[in-house]
Amino acid sequence: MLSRITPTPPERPPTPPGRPRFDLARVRADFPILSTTVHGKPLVYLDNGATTQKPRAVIERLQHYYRHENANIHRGIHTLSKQATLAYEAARRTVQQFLNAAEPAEIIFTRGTTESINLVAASWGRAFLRPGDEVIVSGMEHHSNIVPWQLACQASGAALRVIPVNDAGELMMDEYQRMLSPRTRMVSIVHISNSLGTINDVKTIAKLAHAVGARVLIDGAQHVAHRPTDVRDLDCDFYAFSGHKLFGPTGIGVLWGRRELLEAMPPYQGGGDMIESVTFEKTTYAQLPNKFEAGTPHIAGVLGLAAAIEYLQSLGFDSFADHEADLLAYGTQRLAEVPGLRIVGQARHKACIFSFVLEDPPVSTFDIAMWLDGDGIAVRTGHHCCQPLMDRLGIAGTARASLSLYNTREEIDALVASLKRLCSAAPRTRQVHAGGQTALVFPEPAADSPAAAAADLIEAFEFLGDWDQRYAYLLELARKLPPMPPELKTEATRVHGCQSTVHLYSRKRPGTTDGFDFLADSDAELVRGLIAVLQRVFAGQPAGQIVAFDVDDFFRKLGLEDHLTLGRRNGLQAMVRRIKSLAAAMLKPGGEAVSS
Ligand code: 7TS
Repeated sequence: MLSRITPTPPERPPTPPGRPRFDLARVRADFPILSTTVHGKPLVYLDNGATTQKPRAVIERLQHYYRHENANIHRGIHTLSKQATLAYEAARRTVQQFLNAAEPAEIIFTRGTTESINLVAASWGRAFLRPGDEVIVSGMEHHSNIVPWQLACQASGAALRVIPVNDAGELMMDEYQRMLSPRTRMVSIVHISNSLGTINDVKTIAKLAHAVGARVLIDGAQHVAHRPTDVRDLDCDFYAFSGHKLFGPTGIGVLWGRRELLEAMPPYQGGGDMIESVTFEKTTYAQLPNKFEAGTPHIAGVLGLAAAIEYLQSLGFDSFADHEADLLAYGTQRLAEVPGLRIVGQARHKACIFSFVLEDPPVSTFDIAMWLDGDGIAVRTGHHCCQPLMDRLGIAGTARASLSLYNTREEIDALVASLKRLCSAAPRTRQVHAGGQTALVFPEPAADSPAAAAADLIEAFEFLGDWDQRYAYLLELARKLPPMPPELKTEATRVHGCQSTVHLYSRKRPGTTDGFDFLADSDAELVRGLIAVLQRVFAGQPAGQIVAFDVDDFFRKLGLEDHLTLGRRNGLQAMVRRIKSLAAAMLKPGGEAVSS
């Protein structure tokens, strides 16, 4: 373990004269969910990067709409429809002012950041990208600012270029400048990185892009709830954000675009509300913003989003800027006390996001999150939809505490205390091999057939009853998992598609014609438990029976489907696919099923 000197936490800064005072207790009281408990402990919600909690004003606005105003917009003569239309269009003005956009028609309501970026990549891309053109993104983008551009490049013949990221998690601006050329048509960049918290100098990025005639899109998903956003001051061309990261509802977001660009772009989707006239021969399109809002929109969401913006404006960004800066300084200092913890992302300009890994003793980020959840603390783990960034940093993922204006120093204390207890309790189950060849010990078959082994496990799980007990049992199995020697953990044995790092090695069981032996390992304890389950069912069994075994039915009967996250279930499926394909390979003439 690393020993560290415990620094004195920074003093809480006084409110500068003239600033509105930030009443943290009152703000917390505005968010009903913050006073709930999880596993009998007060909720410590540190997953604001994924989504923020909702203040009463937003919840009540949604209720009010559905109770008193519900009607479709832009089409009814009746009173309710007119009222709903007025409220919807007033919300557009609220967003316009919030972004300091030139006019309401430049505000397009979408489902969220993802849809906003897809809209631009598809529509602007179709109109303006040609073979030989270049689109620049950065190495710290969320997948939603990568994949739409990959699609647009594939469709147009343009090339995607990537601004590299340095070890601190900052964009390498020199490289960016070198990359810019008259071929650059679009620069699409994240304002604040969701996985590291880096605040990018998007104003300079836009200025440099414009100097070569390129357009600029800013992904503001993580910015809008923390700092004022002024699209005209930034001088970008498009700005995208999601309502739910701004204390508003899910399923609603915004694309701001300059009028002349939106006008030059073809519609993204066709349907009701986006047309001027339709005949089978020719359709003409509605004016902005309707041209880009086909179909009945998320009316309640739009009203809820406006309520969220009004709530935020009633507090004033100035009032909580110091509070968030204090949380960042305090958290950075306190987390340094946790033995073996490394903060990933140390940019000079950073928002209140702590991405970290525990390295000594190593604890998988998944196990960190499971442990914290036991203490009522919500964080996110994994690659945060930024796989290329994780690859660049040489890690599979991080645990991420992302804070918002309603978080407190005391919640950071709770996080640090829980992590310290985790470190002292961290299981040291993994065998350390001192190098050289380690004798391979493959498990014996657990029953006469995979079906019989599966039936035994299903019975054991039924006997255990609730998920907590089943989970404890999985961890128990994990502790007994036969070790996989490090020399077998190569790229060839890596199972991709898992959130954790998983390796799987197989061979034909000596003395059999089709016995299937395998060893596997993961850096996440729960995944090791799942591997142990797979080993119980498949280890040493005839390959033909493994290929034929109905895994989905087995998992359903174990009750895993309901309790594993989608990512975990996908990982489990990836392991099963690997086992089955290796078993199938063994059945082929001359097949040996050795996976290295
Ligand atoms: N861009 C950034 C920077 C994001 O953080 C996210 C969501 C998106 C785009 C996509 O937003 P959506 O609302 O359309 O889904 N980020 C995260 C996150 O960090 N954890 O969960 C979602």
